[in-house]
Amino acid sequence: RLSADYLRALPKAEVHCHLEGCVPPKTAVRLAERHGVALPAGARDGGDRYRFLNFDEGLEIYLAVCRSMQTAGDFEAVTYESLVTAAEGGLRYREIAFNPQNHPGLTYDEMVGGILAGARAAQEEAGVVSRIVVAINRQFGGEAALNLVRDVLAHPHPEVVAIGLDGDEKAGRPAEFVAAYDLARAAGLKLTAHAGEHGDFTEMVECLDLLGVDRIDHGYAALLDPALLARTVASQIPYSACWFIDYPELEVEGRRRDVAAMAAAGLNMCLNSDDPALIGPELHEDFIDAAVHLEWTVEDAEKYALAGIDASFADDATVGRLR
Ligand code: ES4
Ligand code: ZN
Repeated sequence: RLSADYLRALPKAEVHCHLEGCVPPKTAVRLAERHGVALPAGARDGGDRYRFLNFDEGLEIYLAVCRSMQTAGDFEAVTYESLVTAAEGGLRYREIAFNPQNHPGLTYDEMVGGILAGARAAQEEAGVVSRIVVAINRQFGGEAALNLVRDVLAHPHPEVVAIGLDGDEKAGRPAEFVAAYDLARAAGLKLTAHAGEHGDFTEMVECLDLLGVDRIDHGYAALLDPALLARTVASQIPYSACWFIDYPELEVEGRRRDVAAMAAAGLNMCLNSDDPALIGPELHEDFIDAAVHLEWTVEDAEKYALAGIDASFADDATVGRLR
C-alpha cells in the first residue's frame, strides 16, 4: 500500500487544469467584493468549499469567479497562489487553461501578462513549471472562437502552447470551431478539446476528425464506442482524465469506474485536477485516492506521474528536464 507521504512527494505533472477553477472561495469573495461582482450563494456560504448540486450550477459559479478577475494583477495573484499551493502537493508542471472570453473587461495580452508574472514568481519560489492553454468557450460560437485565435496569434508568447475548447458540451458542436482550429494549427499551436465528459462519443470523433486534436480532455464516452476505443488505443493520443469530482449529483464511483476501465483498455491516460478549488482537491489527493481504488504499485504511481509529463505540449527540452 503506497503511503500518502510518498504520493504527495512524488513529482507530478498535469495538463488539464482551469485557472479560474483554482480560485479558493475566500479569494473569490475578496476579488468579487473589490470589483462589486455578485457571486451566487454557493460561492459565498460554503466556507472552504463551493456549494453546488450539478455541473450547470458549478459552471455558473465558475463564470462568476471569471467575472471577479478583472485586472492583470488579479490574474497574477490567482496564478501565483494556485501554483504555489499545488507545488506543496508535489506538482512540478501544470498546463494552465484559461478562458479569455469570460473576462470581457481585459485584453488578451493583459490576461496572459498577469498569468506569466504569477507563473514566474511561483517557479522561482516553488520550482513549478507551467505553460498556458487558451480555451475557447463553446457557448460563444465559431466566429468568436476564430477572433480569439487571431488575437492569440497577434500577441505571440512562447509559453502559450495550445488552444482548447471547454464550457457546456450542449452549447456547440465541434464542427463550428474548424476554422479556429485550422488557424491555430497552421501557426504551430497544439490542439486539445473537452469532449465525452457529459456529451456523447460522436463529439469525440468530431474533435479527432474535424478539429484534428492532439489530446482529448476527459473522454469517458470512448468507453461506449468500441471503434473509437480501438482507434485511440492504437494512436495512443493522450486523454487527460479527472479523478475526483465533487458534483454531488454525479456518482463519484461511476467516474472512478470509467477511469479504471480506460486504463484497463490500454488508453494513454493521465490524471488531472481539472478545477481543484471547485470540483476536486489538488492532484496529490487524486493520486492518493486512485492508488487505493486501483491498487497501485510503485511502478503504477511512477507511470501516472510520467504520463502527465508525456501528455504535455511543452518543448522537448522542458519535457526532458521534467522526466
Ligand atoms: C470545466 Cl470540467 C469543465 N468542463 C467544461 N468546462 C469547464 N470549465 C471549467 N471547468
Ligand atoms: Zn476541464
